[in-house]
Amino acid sequence: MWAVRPGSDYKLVCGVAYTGLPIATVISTKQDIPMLIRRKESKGYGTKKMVEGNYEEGQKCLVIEDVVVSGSSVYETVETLQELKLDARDVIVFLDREHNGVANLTAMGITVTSVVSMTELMVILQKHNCINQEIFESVSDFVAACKDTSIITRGKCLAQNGIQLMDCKLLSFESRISSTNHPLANELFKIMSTKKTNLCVAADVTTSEELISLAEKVGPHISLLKTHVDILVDFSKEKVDMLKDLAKEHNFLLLEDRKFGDIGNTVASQYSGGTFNIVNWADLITVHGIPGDGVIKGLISGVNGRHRGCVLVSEMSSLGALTSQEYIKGCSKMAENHTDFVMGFVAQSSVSNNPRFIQFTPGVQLEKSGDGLGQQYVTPRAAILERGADVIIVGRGITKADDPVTAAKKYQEEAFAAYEERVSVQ
Ligand code: 5BU
Repeated sequence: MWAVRPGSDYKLVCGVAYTGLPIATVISTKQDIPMLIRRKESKGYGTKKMVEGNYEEGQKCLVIEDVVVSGSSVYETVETLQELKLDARDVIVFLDREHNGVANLTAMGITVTSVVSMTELMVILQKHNCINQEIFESVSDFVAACKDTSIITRGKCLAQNGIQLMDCKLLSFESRISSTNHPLANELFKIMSTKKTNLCVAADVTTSEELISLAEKVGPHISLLKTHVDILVDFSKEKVDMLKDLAKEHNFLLLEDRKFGDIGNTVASQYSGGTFNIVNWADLITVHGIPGDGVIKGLISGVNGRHRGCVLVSEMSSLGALTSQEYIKGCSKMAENHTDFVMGFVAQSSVSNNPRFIQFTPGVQLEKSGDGLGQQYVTPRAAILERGADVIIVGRGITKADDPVTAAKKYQEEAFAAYEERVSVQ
């Protein structure tokens, strides 16, 4: 296999999991070229974690596989390596089964050389009396009949794995701007596209000082800051004004996760009054659909011409949540009836195919799967590619990190890369 390699000066080799791995291992040790391993499991891994081994951007990497059929496995490996900015375009395979895989890969700019093709292998076996004429002919017929293969790209793979992403999720934020007349949805789509972030940080801290300091630090990396203002021990109008200034300076919106859930008359007073006077400073609020339409009407009555919006809690991230399918449908209907105020949903799956509604997904962390108190986590990638999140909401993954800024940057990058991958799906 080494003898038929298509080029030279390879700094790395990478076997295609799994049968390519032992072959790559032998070549790596014999030729003294470092080896990379690409994981086959895709769920929940970021691109970087998909690959084990030491490498530098731009290094030339030879990809090694035992048999090529459609070329899909080879393509998946090449695609991951290229996403890591490795120069991975050359592939060696032992057997070309002649099912169009080499042509499929060539069409994607990948050079494949093989030791033998299926036809050559049959000739050799026949010459050595290892197979009879009947087998020779049936294999030849099979090869001739099975040329209709194509490479399964990640997009097709999403659909084939039964991942239900509604059509609207394949549209870019930019293109969804025209689908809404909600001024804040419009603004959020613009912020996310221009600032290249679909990250919302859940600022669950207990003092105003911590809140301001966190907002200052993560401001450049977020499109929204989510608060639970009633957690603060020292809420004051002054501090809220500082928060509003920071939101303006760094171009993010404020989402108060108040989860309004009472009759219209009560929520109207809770929204525009009391200690927190939420309508005065929060661009967005969260609302439970349980009370029915009245809750929305009550909240709208407090708006008084300001640009304000709400996000309906359709589905919760916590274990045993009672947000049934019927409830979810009810929330979608409520949203459709109040598009002037409702701009999206807090949800764990795509609950609407209307591109105007933005999906906010909490319960996102890179390291943990839960918090022991019912919270359930998925990775940013899974939230966006599998669950249809437009915005990921991350709290402790960032606030409790050793360095919240580095963590925010990481979540920003992973989430936006997953979104870009989603919208590039054909
Ligand atoms: P965490 O630290 O990333 O677990 O914080 C998640 C935040 O999102 C926290 O403020 C919750 O109140 C909020 N949240 C949630 O976790 N799950 C939900 O379904 C809803 C809100 Br709605």
